[in-house]
Amino acid sequence: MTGQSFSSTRSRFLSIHAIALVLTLVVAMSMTMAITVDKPASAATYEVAKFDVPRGNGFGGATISYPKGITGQVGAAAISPGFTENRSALAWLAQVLAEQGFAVINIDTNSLFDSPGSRGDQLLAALKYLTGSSQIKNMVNPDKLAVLGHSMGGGGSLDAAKKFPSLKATVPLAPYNNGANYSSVKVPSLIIAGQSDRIAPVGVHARPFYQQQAGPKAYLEFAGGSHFTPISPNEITRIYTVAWLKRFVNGDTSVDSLLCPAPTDNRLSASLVSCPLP
Ligand code: 9J3
Repeated sequence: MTGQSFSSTRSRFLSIHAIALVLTLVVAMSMTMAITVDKPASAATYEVAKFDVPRGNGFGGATISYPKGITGQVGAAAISPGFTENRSALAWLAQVLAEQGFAVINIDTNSLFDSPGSRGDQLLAALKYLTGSSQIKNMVNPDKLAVLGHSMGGGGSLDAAKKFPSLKATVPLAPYNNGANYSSVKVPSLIIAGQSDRIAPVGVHARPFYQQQAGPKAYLEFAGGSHFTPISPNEITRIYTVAWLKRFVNGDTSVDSLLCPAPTDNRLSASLVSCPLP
């Protein structure tokens, strides 16, 4: 009996060790993966300069950020906040994109309550201002433009893509637009959503929008995420937004391994990418 109990204690001891070893390996592997995944979004970052533009050009004013020390033209993105939000909501992502070599116009909307469609028009007005009138118009390539936004600004991004198919990319974050249909959208679209979003439930916004779209597309859903998880400063939004813009605005295929196969990450309850990418 003693032997048996010893042996059972030892095998329990061994299995605890086995579990600990497996956990250690899993943690080590995920750390390695995190570091690997992190690289494209943090390598070769630029110093950023910024300035504000007043309201009156079709949107409610903006902060323009751009990378310093680039001689050729760069791609650009316009960013819209959601209902009752202002440009502070996504200022962190504007900074990240500028550090990664994009010119960014991060807008306030004309009113805090504008519809998704109006936000789409304001994103397009912002890109027109950036490329046609702004102090940095000459450094922006007018053929390399993207739109991003949160909630009604995410719905607006898809509206902008519908109206202006020559956009190169869109990144709707927790997109919201009641009853919208985006089946005509061919602009490459990365939707990032929250599984438990009570304001723009994914079942009636993000997921059908993803399904409807006809172009290259990706859908990342934060496990247990809220309406605000995709816009709170975080690694998933940062890495995949940068990768999507590098891929589809700049044509940089070096990020493809981040996108295809679709990322596996325990922070995500869904991860879909229309692989292979064109
Ligand atoms: O932009 C958004 O956060 C959409 C939120 C919303 O509930 O709008 C209701 C009028």
